[in-house]
Amino acid sequence: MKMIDFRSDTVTLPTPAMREAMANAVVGDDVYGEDPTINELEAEAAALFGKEAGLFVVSGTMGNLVSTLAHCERGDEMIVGRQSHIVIYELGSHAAYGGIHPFMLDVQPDGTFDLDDVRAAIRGQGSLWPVTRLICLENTHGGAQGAPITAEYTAQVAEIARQHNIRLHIDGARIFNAAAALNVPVRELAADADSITFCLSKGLCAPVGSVIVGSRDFINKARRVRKSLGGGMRQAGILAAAGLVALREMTGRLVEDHANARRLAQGLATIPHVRVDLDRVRTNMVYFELTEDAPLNPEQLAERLKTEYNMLMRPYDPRRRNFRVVTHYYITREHVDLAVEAIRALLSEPVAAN
Ligand code: TLP
Repeated sequence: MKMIDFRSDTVTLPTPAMREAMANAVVGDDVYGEDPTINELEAEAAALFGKEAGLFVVSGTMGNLVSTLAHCERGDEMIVGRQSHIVIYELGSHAAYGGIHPFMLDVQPDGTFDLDDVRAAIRGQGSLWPVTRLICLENTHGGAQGAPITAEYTAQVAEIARQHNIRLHIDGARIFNAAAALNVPVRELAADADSITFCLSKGLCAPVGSVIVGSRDFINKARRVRKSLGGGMRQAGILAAAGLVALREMTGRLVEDHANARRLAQGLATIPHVRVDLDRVRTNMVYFELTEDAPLNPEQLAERLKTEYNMLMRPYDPRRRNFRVVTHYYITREHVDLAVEAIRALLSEPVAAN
């Protein structure tokens, strides 16, 4: 039986319209710049974000790495969130391949840095310190329960960056979720950034791919970096075709995922032994905790949901006994209601006597 998969929006499958577009895609050798479908995707993405140029890359991880390598020299420093995807989930690649030193700042619950922390992190002149070259924001911020970051806040960080000749990169893997939550076009959220990576996979359902957007000069440099990492993809218009469908047809519906996340959180809040902070449910992620006296621990709950209800939910941080649950195109309102009732039933069982 098909699983109801709440682990991430990365599990989404391409839609029938994407498969059709992929089958019919006109392709060419992209390393020669001759794949018309990739060229169309890159141009369309750049226009949407109000930037000069775009670059199709394999993944969000590659988009971030190509961007930091294109911005920084070895030994440079980037200011980045301790709870960010770049720090936690990218295998130290920015240090490994770019020799880029991360200066980590704590991310606040709303996904932002304290601006005084940013100012204090910037290195002074002199021969003792690395050069602060880059600041990285994440929007939405996965380490802050999917919080969307406003254009106003981004502008404040960009202003500090400009004063010190520092570049600003946004890991915008889910920037369309942020735009939907804040009800603004992505170009406003991107306006003050030198580069942004966004994902066509995840909530937008394309099978593969992310796009970096930025100035023409920056993208030219990024294109060389991508090739050096083995990311020249030849006839990948077959993938970009799905990406174009993602951009044109899938961004407008993300509000449904957010409504489902809210409904899920509200349902979970009525269940004994569950703690959920409704104020922090802003996009398509819900984090909930099990109290110490719950009859099941997170691993047991996840296992019972899987075997008895065909539902996948991933325990997140063992110290907090919590879960991260993500809504997406393949999670319906009915699935949400089923999940709430399944968790209610499992957590209302009497605690087994030892
Ligand atoms: N995040 C995945 C896991 O890697 C944690 C997920 O399930 O959320 N930036 C952000 C903010 C992301 O959340 C992710 C994926 C990426 C970058 C990387 O994208 P991919 O998976 O395309 O390399």
